[in-house]
Amino acid sequence: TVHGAWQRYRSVPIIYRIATAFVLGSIVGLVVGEPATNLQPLGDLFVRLLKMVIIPIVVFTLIMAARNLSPQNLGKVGGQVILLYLFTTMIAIGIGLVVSNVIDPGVGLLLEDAMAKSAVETKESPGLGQVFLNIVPENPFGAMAEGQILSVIFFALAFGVGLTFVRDEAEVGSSVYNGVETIFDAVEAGAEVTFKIVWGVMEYGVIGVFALMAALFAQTGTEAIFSLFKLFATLAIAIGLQISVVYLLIIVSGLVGQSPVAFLRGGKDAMMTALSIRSSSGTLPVTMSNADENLKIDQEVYSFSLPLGATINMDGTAMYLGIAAIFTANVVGRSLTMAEQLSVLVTALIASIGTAGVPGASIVMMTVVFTQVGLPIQAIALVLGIDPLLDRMRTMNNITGDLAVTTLVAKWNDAIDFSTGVWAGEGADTG
Ligand code: DAS
Repeated sequence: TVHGAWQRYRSVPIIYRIATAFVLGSIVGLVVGEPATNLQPLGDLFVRLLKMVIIPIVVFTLIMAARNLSPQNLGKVGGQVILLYLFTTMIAIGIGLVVSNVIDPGVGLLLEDAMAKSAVETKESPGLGQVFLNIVPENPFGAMAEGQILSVIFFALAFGVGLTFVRDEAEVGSSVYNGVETIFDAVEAGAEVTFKIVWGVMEYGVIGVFALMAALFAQTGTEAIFSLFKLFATLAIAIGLQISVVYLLIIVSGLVGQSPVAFLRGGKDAMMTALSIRSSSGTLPVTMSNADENLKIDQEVYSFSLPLGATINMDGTAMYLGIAAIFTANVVGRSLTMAEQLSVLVTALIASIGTAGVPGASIVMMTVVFTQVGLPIQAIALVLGIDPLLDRMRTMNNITGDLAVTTLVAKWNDAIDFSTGVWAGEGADTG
């Protein structure tokens, strides 16, 4: 029956339906050729729907991020955890940008015509100093109206931090206190609503991506496939460097002074889970059990750092946002200036804090980063198709970073027992 078919269709995870649409659209584009470009409007509709939710998502998720980073969370341990999370994420984006500038994914995929006519007209890129000045909006609502993302982010974070301070100074139960909590609850609901809209948009995305890919491959032919492979390789190399150099060499072997192999054995269940379900939040129970049973970290450290890390510490995601920005700039024949790459780094850092640890979360944040530097959102359709692959790598990197930082902070606070568990060569408890 039709109803049965519809149920079966809906039972397939949306990201796989989009990946299928990606492949079918590409084939149609390659086979049909020029006439397939008439599908472009269906694709542009998808892009406009995605653009519609950018500002609400930034405002809601960042006010919520301020709640997570609120002062009482910032005990000594909390401060160390959050500073290390931010530091490793900045390094990750830096590694991503360096590897991207070396490999230059997307160069040679001549999409100027396919994308340029609908690309956001690129404002003349401001100088370095101007980038920082522009972060502070003269009129926050004007910044929202004009989609000045970094300014909206700045205001949302300032507003959220203001809320936490007002709440902490108010008397519990007073009208001000209740007012702030109500605003936070309303903002949390708003974030949920916006993500629900996003997933509704992604339902249409099956058609949208099909159309965009058909129109795209009708114009580019098979070059696009090669450039996507380069994108995959860029992310894989950058993640390989982040895990081997930053986490294993510097943090575990250098600062913690323990065997990186033991660390990997201790966290392998969580790493494998992240690779398979592509969700940091979903992997959290495994991440916490590995921290407890294998890495022998005290609960009062990991019970704070791991849930927080699954939400705000997404090194793989942040690095991918930078790589995707370079890829898209190359695809439309632009090269990002250092100032633009810096604003990508700052936007990706903050966007990764606001990103939820769920499958495909960084797709939404890509719209934020692309808007900040005037890159065409259409290009997201190009990378969407291989996102199920890329997402696995990003998520595995995300939770590995959470475990590495948690291990280091536990060592600094004598909240880890190196005489047992994987550190003493015991078999890793497979949970
Ligand atoms: N899948 C996200 C996570 O759970 C990461 C991403 O989408 O980039 O961490």
